[in-house]
Amino acid sequence: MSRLIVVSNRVGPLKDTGRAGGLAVALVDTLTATGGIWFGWSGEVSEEGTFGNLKREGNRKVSLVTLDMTQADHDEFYVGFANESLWPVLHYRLDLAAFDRRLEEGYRRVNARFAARLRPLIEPGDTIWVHDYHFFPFGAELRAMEVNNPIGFFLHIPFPPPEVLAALPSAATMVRRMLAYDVIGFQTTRDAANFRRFVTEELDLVEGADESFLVDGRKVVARAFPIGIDAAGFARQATTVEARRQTHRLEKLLAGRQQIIGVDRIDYSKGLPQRFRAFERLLEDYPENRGHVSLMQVAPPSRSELDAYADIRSELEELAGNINGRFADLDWTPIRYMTRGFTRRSLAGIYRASRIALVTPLRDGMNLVAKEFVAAQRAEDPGVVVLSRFAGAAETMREALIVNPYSAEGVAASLQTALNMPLDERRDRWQAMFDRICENDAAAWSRAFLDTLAAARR
Ligand code: GDG
Repeated sequence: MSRLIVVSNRVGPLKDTGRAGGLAVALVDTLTATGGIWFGWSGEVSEEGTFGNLKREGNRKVSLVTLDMTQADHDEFYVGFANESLWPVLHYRLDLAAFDRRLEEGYRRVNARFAARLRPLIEPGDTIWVHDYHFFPFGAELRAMEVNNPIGFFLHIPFPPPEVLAALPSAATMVRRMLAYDVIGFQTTRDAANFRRFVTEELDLVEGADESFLVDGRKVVARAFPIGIDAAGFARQATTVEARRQTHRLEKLLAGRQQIIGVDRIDYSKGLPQRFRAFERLLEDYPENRGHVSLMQVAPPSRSELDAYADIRSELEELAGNINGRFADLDWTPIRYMTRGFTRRSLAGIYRASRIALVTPLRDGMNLVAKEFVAAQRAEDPGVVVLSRFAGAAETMREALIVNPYSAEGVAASLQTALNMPLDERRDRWQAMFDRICENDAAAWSRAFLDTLAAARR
């Protein structure tokens, strides 16, 4: 098996600290099986930046190799182009996107610098797998340095239709450069189709068989590889002592009331204000739930250096305050909103104590929370997933109650259905989703991607 080099903005951790995300766990497992390098940003800003020494840690099979960036790199590449231009555009939010040549040059520069630092570490038999919107042009930079190894790319977030993407002034250049990869993976068939539409309509290439293009005599595959979680591992976490302690604590506190759970980084793509309003609507339209149903929202802050993120945080605090002020009773608080984070084990225990997962992003590549909730449930008495049609997960989690997150009435009605769903129906829906999540887990996802990458080069 060839050695694998994974490239992503943040790397590691290699050990399950209880905090690592599902993606980190999946990549560690894959890397451990093949042996290899995980390459990316150290998380540090320094004066030497990408010209400083490579930092190395890791174990016998996997080395984590990272480098710093300068303050200007961080501002222009990471905060700037990646999170102020690409993130909003790819989440269909042209109203929030900043278009600035300086940011884009920073993005290009950091990609070129990172590729140049990786170049000497690449050996002829290596397979390279680049991740996410921070590194769209990374493959093209490597090709320009005569790297002929198989290089794949996976996009974790949505890929919008050409009508939206074309608003990005450099969209055509960006997509053309992506064709340097051998395989380009997306979360859903719709994202992959949007990409192929851009290539045919804006770059005038003709789509060939098997969702591929012929680019300078090379086959480039653009296809969906829906990401999975380590389902068995997460299910096990839900039965650990730490998880059980949280489940018991919560169940005692709830005393027979039902809990709806939301878990999201604070981000405008997650539809959190809309979610709070939908919950308020549930209490207005179905008053029998007052005093009996609460919403717990876990919302660790992210990217707080950006105004759009600070704004949403204060909006949420105000909304939760208003709704609680309006409906709370001596022994019941409608919304419990927490910006602290939990360990993965605790989170698994919290999912287990909840009757409903309310997953209502306005746009999401996949959404792992929906899958984690399912993995953590008790088979004999499972909860219900209320899921946005705009989450990538909706494509494969068909037994969830699918909602339009913009419609407060619609979401409230589905919550009411979920709260009153008979046990038989809950079990049937859960079992179908659980089986599918176990079958299409994180290991299956990386295997499918890497097999396609190997085949594309044959
Ligand atoms: C991007 C795409 C795609 C959250 N709070 C805590 C905590 N989390 C964990 C969750 C979950 C992860 O963070 C969030 O993953 P999502 O998939 O929901 O969303 P993004 O962070 O936006 O991820 C997304 C994903 O990439 C993978 O391809 O699904 O669409 O946007 O695992 O559990 N974990 C812990 N404590 C918390 O308080 N330990």
